[in-house]
Amino acid sequence: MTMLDLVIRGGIVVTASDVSRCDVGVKDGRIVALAEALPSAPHEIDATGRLVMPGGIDSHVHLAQPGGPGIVMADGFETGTRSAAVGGNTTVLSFALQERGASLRESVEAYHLKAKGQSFVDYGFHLIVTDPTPAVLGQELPALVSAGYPSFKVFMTYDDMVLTDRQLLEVFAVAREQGALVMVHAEGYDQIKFMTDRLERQGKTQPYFHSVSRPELVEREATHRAISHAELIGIPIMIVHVSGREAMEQIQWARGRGLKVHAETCPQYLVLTADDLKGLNMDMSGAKYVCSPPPRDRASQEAIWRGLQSGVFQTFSSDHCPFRFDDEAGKTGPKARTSFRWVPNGIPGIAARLPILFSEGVSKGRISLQVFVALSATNHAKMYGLYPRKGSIMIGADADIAIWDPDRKVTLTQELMKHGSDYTPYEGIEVTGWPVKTLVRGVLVNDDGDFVGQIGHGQFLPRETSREALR
Ligand code: DUC
Ligand code: ZN
Ligand code: ZN
Repeated sequence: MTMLDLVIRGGIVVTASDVSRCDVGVKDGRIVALAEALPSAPHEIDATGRLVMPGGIDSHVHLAQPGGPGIVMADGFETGTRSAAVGGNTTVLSFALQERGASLRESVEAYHLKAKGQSFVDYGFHLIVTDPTPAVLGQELPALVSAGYPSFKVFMTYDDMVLTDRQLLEVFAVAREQGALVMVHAEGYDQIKFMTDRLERQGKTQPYFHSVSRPELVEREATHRAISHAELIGIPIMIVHVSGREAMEQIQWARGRGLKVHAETCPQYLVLTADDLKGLNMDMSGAKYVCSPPPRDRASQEAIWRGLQSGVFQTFSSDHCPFRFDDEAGKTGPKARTSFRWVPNGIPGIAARLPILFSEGVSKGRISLQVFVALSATNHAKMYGLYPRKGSIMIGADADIAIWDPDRKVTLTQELMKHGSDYTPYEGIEVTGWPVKTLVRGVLVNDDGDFVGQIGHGQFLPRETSREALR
């Protein structure tokens, strides 16, 4: 055997299908050997008593994205991917947002400039299509799909991003032609607008009323509509950030009809509820939890767990969309204080995602280790065209590995998250199980809380059209 660079020795190796005790041999950033006892190497990590798992892939994060006039996102690629590594992640898929009137291709180039040399973990981009002009539909999207961006997100709400039903259908038709996967933000624009106007007229402007303005039926209606559009065009779709039972039922209904509908959920729907948006006596601290769709109630959390256990959900992502709380350019700016309508939507969670899923899922006996790996890494790689290079521990794969101490008890705090936001919505949650080391292509980036990564180590990942997602 050629000399190995690194051996991870004595750990329990977990994949989406198996759990086995073996050593992992790394050469030139790839996994080249799995065996009961590998020869020694210049670098060794003792993983006795630890779990050796594929590094997390977070396929839904927002970094360096404009948040509207006067609003600044709290993470660019440096702090966002640092926080990702702390949370046991080795790849992130972020969004390249087309602002209305802009060329999609130029938007993608702008995001490359923001990310280049700034990332600690590997990264790719989904496209957000907000302005599907004939040039975007006819030339830019097809060229970008071939160039390594085979997934786009579309919005059914937000003034500056919403697509009409006709536009959704046009984008879906391009996805069909090009073999791309469409991710859908399923909440209906008109219902939200109507509710928001009415709540404001009633003087109900505190952050909590964000959740009242977009109840589950708003998500259910849009999910059904997106599925119907996808059926009409004949494409699979991915419904992202599913928050509760009502949207899940639509997804299950569609699958019962033989439609290919994928689904994602996120930690906020497992451990937060709409009551968190009440803050302290309905004050602005509720803005810390404003995200869309909003967290629901305990029964919804249980429904989401059942969905994670039964295969309704393929991926578990953070939807990391960070803003600062105590900041004019964040959650409590001058406009945000006048109405929930203006509170930027989104919360940080890139570092907390996997500890929450592990602790609430594996440690509490709700899901197996294999399901954890599938939901945290393998299915993301398969869905978005990164498999088998990413998402598993097998010969030939990149040595993207998170080593977990399954017994470590940690209280989640802002200080631990290492993100650019000034708070975490998960403050004070106690978890059992923690990612103690993160390796990206064989290079240690997070060593038990010591951040040892090299900025710029993270590489751009052009992706393939995913047969898994489209089949
Ligand atoms: N949708 C997202 O996917 N992320 C944050 C905000 C939003 O509406
Ligand atoms: Zn969304
Ligand atoms: Zn998002």
